[in-house]
Formats: sequence, structure tokens, C-alpha cells
Amino acid sequence: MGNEREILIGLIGLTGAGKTTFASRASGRQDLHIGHGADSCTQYPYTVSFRLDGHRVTLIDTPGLDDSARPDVDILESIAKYLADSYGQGRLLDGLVFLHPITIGRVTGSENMRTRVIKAILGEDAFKRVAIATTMWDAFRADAAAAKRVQHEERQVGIWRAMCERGATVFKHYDTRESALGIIRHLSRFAEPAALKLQVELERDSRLHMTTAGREVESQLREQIELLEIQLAAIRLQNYQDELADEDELDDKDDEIKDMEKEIDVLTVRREKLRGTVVRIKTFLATIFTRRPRGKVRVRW
Ligand SMILES: Nc1nc2c(ncn2[C@@H]2O[C@H](COP(=O)(O)OP(=O)(O)OP(=O)(O)O)[C@@H](O)[C@H]2O)c(=O)[nH]1
Ligand SMILES: [Mg+2]
Repeated sequence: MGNEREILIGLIGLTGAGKTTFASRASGRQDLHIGHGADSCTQYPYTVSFRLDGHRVTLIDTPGLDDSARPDVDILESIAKYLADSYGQGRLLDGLVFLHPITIGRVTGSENMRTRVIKAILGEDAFKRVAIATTMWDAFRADAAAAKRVQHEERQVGIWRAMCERGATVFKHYDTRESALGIIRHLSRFAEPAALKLQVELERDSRLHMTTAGREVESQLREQIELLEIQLAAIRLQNYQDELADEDELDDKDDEIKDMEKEIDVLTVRREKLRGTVVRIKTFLATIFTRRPRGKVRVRW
């Protein structure tokens, strides 16, 4: 086909959200490693390709984001490196499937933080290239699924609203090939792929903490450290005022203080690591050939 091209689509989401299952359903591949327990299964990003409607579709399956309430600098760094490398090779994304298991109940603080980071990585211009696919609908009886539907819809007026208003589409993904291909066709509707905000920003300045996503993670770390410091000061003040008579209670407070101090240390180390992280875009010769041509100029091979 004359206008055949490769459509590149990334899969992101929590560990166990069903990213690899989605890739397997879409491609018909039976040999992909699908998780069984709660532990994360996919360890490194890899690609799966297949043909659809005369195009080559390549899905990038990625390791899951974890559900901890702490902002994770290592995950941001590995996403940034992957995006920087593919950008350097001139491989831009057509779209992203953000998989979200509906087994999660109401919106949590960690989901909120994670979504803010994802939005910062993408940038508003890329929201229209996002399909938010909720998974695990078949895991519920009809009545429980009805309750989940309310939570699914609440997210569209809550944490996903900004994305939806700028063109992201929410799908109920029913774990079938047809459902997966419908989402992929939806994301294949653009004539060209596009750079994400993080890629454009890293090209200008390779310091991760200077990007919008880096700033977002840094401000989340700062907020958590500040909150812990306030709580710690309050406990110390109360200890001092009460001069607690009960020894056991004093010991409990000591443990609590130690745990909080340890947590502050962990968060501080992460913040320092973020400030020292540089992610360079290495431009390969291939970029000259594969970057999309400006105007009407066509690149000849
Ligand atoms: N019932 C049901 N189970 C699903 C669905 N999607 C995935 N699963 C199951 O959920 C578990 C995790 O699925 P994976 O596809 O490995 O999840 P993942 O997002 O790739 O996880 P990581 O690689 O750890 O990030 C597996 O046991 C799947 O069989 C779904 O839509 N419905
Ligand atoms: Mg996986």
C-alpha cells in the first residue's frame, strides 16, 4: 500500500492493569508474559508488532507503575530515557493507551499524583492521542459492575477531566481482540505521530528536574516532606508538653518519630537524585531520514 506506515502506540498503567494482556489480545500472540500475582511482571519495555488495516502496528508494552503513595524518581527517569532514545531515533508515538483496572475503588491520593505526572509527561497537545481504557469489567457480577460504573464515570469528571476535555477518550475495554483493536483504530486516526511534551523539553534542557514532569514530581516530594516535618514537629511538641508518664506510650512515640524521620530521608534522597538526573537526547543519523518532512518536501530513499 502506498501510504502504509508504522503506527506506534505505548501502553502505560499500574502493575497488573492488563497492559501485556491487551498487547496479547490485539496481536494474537500467546507467548507474552502475563502476570499472575500482585508482583510486577513486565520488567523492561519491549515491542510487539502486527498488521492491522494495511498498516504495521507496534505496541510498546511497559513495566507497570507501582501503586505506592511515594513519587518515584526511578520510574520517571526510566520513562524519560526510553522516550529520549526513541525521540533521538525519530520514532514518535501515534498514541497511548492508559490502562486502568476498575478493580481499584475510589480515587486515591496516589492515583491522583500518578495521573498528574502522566499528564505532565504527555502535555496538553497530546491528550487527544490518549485512550483511557478501563479493564477487568468481566471480574464483576452485574450488580457489582454497576457500582464500578459509577466510579468509572466519576473519574471522567474528576482526575481525567482535563484530559477528556482536550480530546482523550475513555473506553470500557472488555478484554477481547475486537475491543483492543477498536481502541487501536481510534488512536490510528492521525496522519502523523507527534512528540510528547517531555521529549520536546528534554531536547531543550536535559536536566530532568527542569521539565514539567520533573517539576511535578519534585513538588510532590516537597509537599510530602513538608507535611511529614509538620507532623513530626507536632508530635515532638506534644511529647514535650505532656511529658508522658506512660513509658510504653513514650516508646510508641519514639518508633513513630523514627519511622517519620526515615521516610523524610528516603524522600530527600529521591529529591536529590532527581535534581542530579540528566537525560540526553542522542540524535542518530537515522533521525534525518525518519523525522517527518516539513511542508510538502518528501524524503526520498
Ligand atoms: N478478569 C480480567 N483479568 C484480566 C484482564 N486484563 C488482565 N487480566 C489479568 O490480570 C493479571 C495481570 O495482567 P497483565 O497483562 O500481566 O498486567 P500488566 O499491566 O502487564 O502488569 P505488569 O507487567 O506487572 O505491569 C493477569 O492475571 C491477567 O490475566 C481483564 O480485562 N479481565
Ligand atoms: Mg505486563
